[in-house]
Amino acid sequence: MDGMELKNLIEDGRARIAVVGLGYVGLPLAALFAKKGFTVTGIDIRPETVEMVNSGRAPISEDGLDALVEDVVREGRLCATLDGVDAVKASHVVIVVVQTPIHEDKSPDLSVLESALETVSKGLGKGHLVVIESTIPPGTTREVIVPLLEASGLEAGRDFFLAYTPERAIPTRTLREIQTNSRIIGGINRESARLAESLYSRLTTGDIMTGDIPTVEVVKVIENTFRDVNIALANEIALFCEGVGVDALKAIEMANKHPRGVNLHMPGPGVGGHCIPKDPYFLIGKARELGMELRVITAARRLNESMPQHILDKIEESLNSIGKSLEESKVAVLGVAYKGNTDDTRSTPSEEVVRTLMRLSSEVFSHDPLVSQDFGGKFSNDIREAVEGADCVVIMTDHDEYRQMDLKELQKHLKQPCVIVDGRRILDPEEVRDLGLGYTGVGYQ
Ligand code: SAJ
Repeated sequence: MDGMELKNLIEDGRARIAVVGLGYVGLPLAALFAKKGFTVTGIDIRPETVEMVNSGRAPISEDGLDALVEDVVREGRLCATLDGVDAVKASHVVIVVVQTPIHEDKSPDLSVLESALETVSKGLGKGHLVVIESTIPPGTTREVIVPLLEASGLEAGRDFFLAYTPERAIPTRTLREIQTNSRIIGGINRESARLAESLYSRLTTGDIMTGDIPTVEVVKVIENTFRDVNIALANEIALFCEGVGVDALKAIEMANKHPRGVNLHMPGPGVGGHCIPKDPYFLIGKARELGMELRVITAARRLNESMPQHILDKIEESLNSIGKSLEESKVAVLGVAYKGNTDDTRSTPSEEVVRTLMRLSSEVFSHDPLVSQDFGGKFSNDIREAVEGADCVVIMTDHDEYRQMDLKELQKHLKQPCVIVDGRRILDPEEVRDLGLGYTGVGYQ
């Protein structure tokens, strides 16, 4: 099939799409393409994911996803399979959206991507369009992706089309953002970029900007590095404000009123999730290969990685301030998800806090309304059970449930005296102190 035929198939919705990886982005993406009228097969290596999707259910929690998956599976436009090779053979377009984590030593772990590409390569045929959505270190398309796909005996850009368009949707708003976000698309050649553009213009109302793959590889990683460095700046300001006795939140709010683009981020207990804490290492590692040191980015990462320890220090100090020691205190940790209103616990700062408290305090009991993850300690989905008899309550996640909690009711379950460490600054310090509880938070003395 040539590019013109594929373009026609895409434009009239007859192109069959295979999506490799039914995770936090892959499943919403597959379901949305199905909703737009395409026939989509989702490929995953987890049998339970495949089974759930085929029964019309979403294995992850994301606003609106359950109903959408149920809809498109019932209409016969989305199905899932473990058999990637056959599904690729039967498709015109293959989208790879699998995770690209880092190893313990912070170097990229591309093993999942590599094995996904080996599968794609076995099913690859002439005229296929392969689109990569996973975040990858700069240079990966040329060094890793093209060689793996060309193991099929076909040549990228001549026998099959290849494009890179990294996902940009933010968890908790994934469905909406996939359909409205602007997109950047890099092609191995112009025809590949144009085909991918025509595919994604069916999906999003946002602008689409095309370019070459090496540029787009850099863009994705610098976007998330921008976020990480900005959060580090907010965290550093918070630490400074704690030192001088100024409320960092108030200072940031006032600074953000500056007429020319001051947009300070929110300080917090650390940076979690699958992307922001890891993507800067893709840049740092690549720079090292080139003999360069990325000083600002490296310092920002270190600072953000030190925030869970800062929370632990605040827990200890605030307990001491009410005459208690960490060793004899019960600490309740509210929130194990990496950020509010998600059930995702990947790289969550709560893990370090919970695991360290398990060693140092007499008891640690964590809670989350959306996910059950105990990190080897006590855990409950019932907040009353978690805070019962606590000497210290630490807020690690900005779930709406915590923003709206009835402090008076909560207080009935706490020990007296008790202190609250607000890692997310979601409570009103005055209100907490009026109840006779101790209060401290990130960026607040
Ligand atoms: N956080 C702060 N302060 C802030 C903002 C975030 O402490 O001001 C923390 C969060 O609590 C969380 C972490 O940072 O622990 C990351 O959260 P996030 O909301 O910045 O990002 P993610 O990981 O949920 O999603 C991001 C998004 N990137 C950006 O907003 C730049 C999304 O657009 C990307 O598609 C996604 O990463 C990705 O996959 O790369």
